[in-house]
Amino acid sequence: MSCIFCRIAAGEIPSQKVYEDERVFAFRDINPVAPVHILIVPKTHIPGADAVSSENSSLVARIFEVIPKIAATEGLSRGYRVVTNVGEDGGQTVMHLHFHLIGGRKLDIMA
Ligand code: DGP
Repeated sequence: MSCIFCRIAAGEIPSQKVYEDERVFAFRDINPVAPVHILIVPKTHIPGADAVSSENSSLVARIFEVIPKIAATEGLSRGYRVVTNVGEDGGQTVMHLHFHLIGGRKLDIMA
C-alpha cells in the first residue's frame, strides 16, 4: 500500500488521530493553517473528489455526518471551514480524498 493516507488510516504511519470508525479516519494536519486543522479521510482509497461516484458517495455522506461531531469536540461553535482540493490547479498534493476541517480563528475570505 503506497498511498500515505491509506497507511495513516490503517495505523501504519503515526498520526494525531482525532476520530475513527469503520469507514472514516480523522487526524491533525502536519502543517496546520489554523489552531484546528484536521483531515478527514475515507479508509477506502478514493483518489479525490473528482472520483466520487454512486458506488462510493455513501462514504462522503458518512464523512459529512462525522464533521459536525469533530467540530463540536474541537469547540468550533463559532464556525469553521470544510475544504477539499482537487487536482493540480486545486492544490491537491495527496491523491487520497480528504476534507480539511479548519477553524479556531476568524478565517480569511477564500481566493
Ligand atoms: P492537499 O494539499 O489538499 O492535498 O492537502 C494535503 C494535506 O496533507 C496538507 O495540508 C499536509 C497534509 N499532510 C501531508 N502528509 C501528511 C502526513 O504524513 N501526516 C499528516 N498529519 N498530514 C500530512
